[in-house]
Parts: sequence; C-alpha cells; structure tokens
Amino acid sequence: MTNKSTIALITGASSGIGRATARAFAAAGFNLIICGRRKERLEELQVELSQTVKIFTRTFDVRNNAEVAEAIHSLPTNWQSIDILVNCAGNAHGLSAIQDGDTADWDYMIDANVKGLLYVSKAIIPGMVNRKAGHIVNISSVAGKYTYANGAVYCASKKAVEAISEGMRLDLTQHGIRVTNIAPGAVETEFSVVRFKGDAERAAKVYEGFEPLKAEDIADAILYAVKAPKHVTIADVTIYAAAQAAPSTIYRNL
Ligand code: 8X3
Repeated sequence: MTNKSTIALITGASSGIGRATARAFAAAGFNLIICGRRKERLEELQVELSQTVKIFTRTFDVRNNAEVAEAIHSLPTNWQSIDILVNCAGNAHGLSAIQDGDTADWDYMIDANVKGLLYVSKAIIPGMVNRKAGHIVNISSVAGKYTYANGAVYCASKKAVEAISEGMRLDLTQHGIRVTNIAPGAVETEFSVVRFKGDAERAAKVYEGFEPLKAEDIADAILYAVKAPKHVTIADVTIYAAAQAAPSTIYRNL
C-alpha cells in the first residue's frame, strides 16, 4: 500500500491505542478518518495531526448501528475509498466473578467490542470488496487467547474478535483484503480506569512493579502490519510486556 493517498479509518481514536495509531499513521503520511465518541478529543487530535496529513473526524458510538452506517455512508466522496480500517474501539467494564457480573457491563462489552466492530466493518467492507483492496486490523487482546478469572465476558468478547478476524480472513482474502489480528497484553492506557469505573488508584495497581506496554508499542505493530509488502499478511500478533508471560502471570518488582 503506497503512502500517497492512503486513507485509514480508526475507531476508538480519541484515546489509547487508537490515538497512538492515528499519530503513527499520520507520521507515515496516511490521511485519516478518526472516529470516537468524544468530539472535543477528536478535534484536539485533528488540530495536532492536520499539520502533517488530511484529517476528517466522525463522532459516533460503535454500539449504534444506525449512527455507524450514517457516519460512514455520508463520508464525502473523496474520503470514501478507505484503504485501512483499524477496529480499535472497545473496552473492559468490570472485573467480577460470573455470579456477580453486572448485565449492563456485559451488554456494553458485547455491544461495543463485538457488535460495534461488526457494524463498522459491515459499513466499510463492501467498498473494499468492490475495489479489490483493503486491510482490516482488529484489536483483540491476550484475553482472547486465554480466559482469566473474573473476566469471562470481556474474554468472551475478545475471543469473538479472534473468531471474527479468522472469519474475515477466510472470506476476504479472495477479494484482495488483508486481515490482521493484534492481541495486546497489559497496555497502560485508560483501559483499567474504565474497567474499574474511574477508580484510578485500583487501575494504577494493575501496572505496579513492572514496565507495562505503551499504546505506542501497539501502534508500532499496527503500522508494521499495514506497511508490510503487498504479498505479505501479518495475520496474528500477540504482544506482551517483557515482564508478562500470560494475562495473569506478571513478574513484578514489588
Ligand atoms: C487487555 C489485556 O489482560 O487486561 O485486553 O485483559 S488484559
């Protein structure tokens, strides 16, 4: 994929891995459609990155299929040929044993992490199929590789992302579309603050005693995957912090 007129759409671009990916892609010269729920944050990022490349923003909640379809289908003609889709929107809500789980948290995770990813993809894939080109990067998690205690529904949502990535690759390879699944381990972003509903102290403990991944570490891998030569598909990447061996196995200096 050449840098010149590459258009990438990133969901969840207002923070964390999505925002770091937007910055990495802008540095690589890609024009960007940055999407998220938080308009002001997207606008701040737009101001920052529009020094380098063309930036278009779209504010929507991936859980709302009508909003997603409207936001994507109403893109100006010169923004419609999306070359790269990065499905980054999604989060964890709560960390509880299954018997104590909050059904509103379950709905949020399934609706955003699974159904939201599908809604956005559904709005973009037909254009890629018509153009016989494209690259989809789905942000999964090591939680999609191994289930951990108190994380059944989050892990289930990420296992679904893994299955969707495989299924997309099976269905779309023949149409010239590459699919990359990236599974990060412990990345210090707003992830744990959101999971613990704003409890920053509890969130900070998740990353205590070791050097966690940064959002930029994941953005580097995403950029590597999309810049790979056309005959190469980076299918699946799992990324841990050096001190982490599995989701719940972290060697800490405490
Ligand atoms: C984020 C990684 O291990 O907290 O998806 O679930 S983990």
